[in-house]
Amino acid sequence: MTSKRILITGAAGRLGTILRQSLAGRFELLRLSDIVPMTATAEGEQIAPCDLADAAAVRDLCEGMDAVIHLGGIPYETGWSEMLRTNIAGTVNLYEGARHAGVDRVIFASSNHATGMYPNDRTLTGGSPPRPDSRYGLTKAFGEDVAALYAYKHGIRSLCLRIGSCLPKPDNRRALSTWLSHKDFVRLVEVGLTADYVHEIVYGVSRNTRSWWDNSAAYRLGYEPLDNAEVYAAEVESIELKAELARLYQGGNFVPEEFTSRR
Ligand code: NAI
Ligand code: 15L
Repeated sequence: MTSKRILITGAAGRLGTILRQSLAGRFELLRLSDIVPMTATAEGEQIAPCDLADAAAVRDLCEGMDAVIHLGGIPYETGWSEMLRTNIAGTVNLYEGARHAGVDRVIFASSNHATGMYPNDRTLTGGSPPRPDSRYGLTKAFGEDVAALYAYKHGIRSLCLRIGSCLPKPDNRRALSTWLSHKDFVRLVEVGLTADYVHEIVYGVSRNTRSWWDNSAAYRLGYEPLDNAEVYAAEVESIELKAELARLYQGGNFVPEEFTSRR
């Protein structure tokens, strides 16, 4: 099935904004939803404000959609009440709304934090069981299971993206492993909108030399990342060195400027 009518939740956020720009004008309808105000700027865009915690509103939101890209939620660690309300109930509401509306597929923004308690000498695949590092990571592991329920029981194709660090460029040593370029993020979502799958979990990561994740499941679906964090390795090492010097000396951030001493 070709998706023509697409809903993006969390459309006003960092990833939503990237996606919105890349998908503008390419579909019959791009329904953009968030709790923060937005304005339609391109043909085919429709703004649909909605709190994901409101089940009835989310049901209406999903009406008439072929595909949902579910980015909305809290993207960092915080207390249980907000996690339960937004990431847990919000994701349940989204899948329930998708089921009522007969949505064909949902792309769910999971996170590397669903598996964040594995040591970094372990190579993981999308099949590696969750080992969450936080309440936040646990909500993403839960979301992956919600996706499985609605995929196998209700026929909603579900692609879960364990996204690494989606940034303009890697800005620390860890990101040399976890970086997902903006363009590769869009490529991966495009795969999610077109490929044939039932329930898949893949990593949202570029083709990084130092990646901790074997993403062959994503490659099988047709994902072809073109970026590699290694290009930024020297720049990142210089940032790390400056941070280390600032930590070592009382002068802090003044010290790394023009620093040459080896004594
Ligand atoms: P963001 O915080 O910029 O965007 C999330 C959006 O969700 C915001 O615009 C916010 O207003 C909206 N939102 C929050 N609560 C809501 C509610 N109750 N109802 C409706 N909308 C609500 O986060 P970002 O970075 O764009 O992340 C998008 C998704 O991708 C998140 O689910 C995040 O967990 C996931 N992710 C992002 C990564 C990254 O590198 N940016 C890495 C791993 C996962
Ligand atoms: C995430 O899940 C967060 O949403 C994002 O802000 C980054 O912290 C990212 O993971 C990461 O691990 O770098």
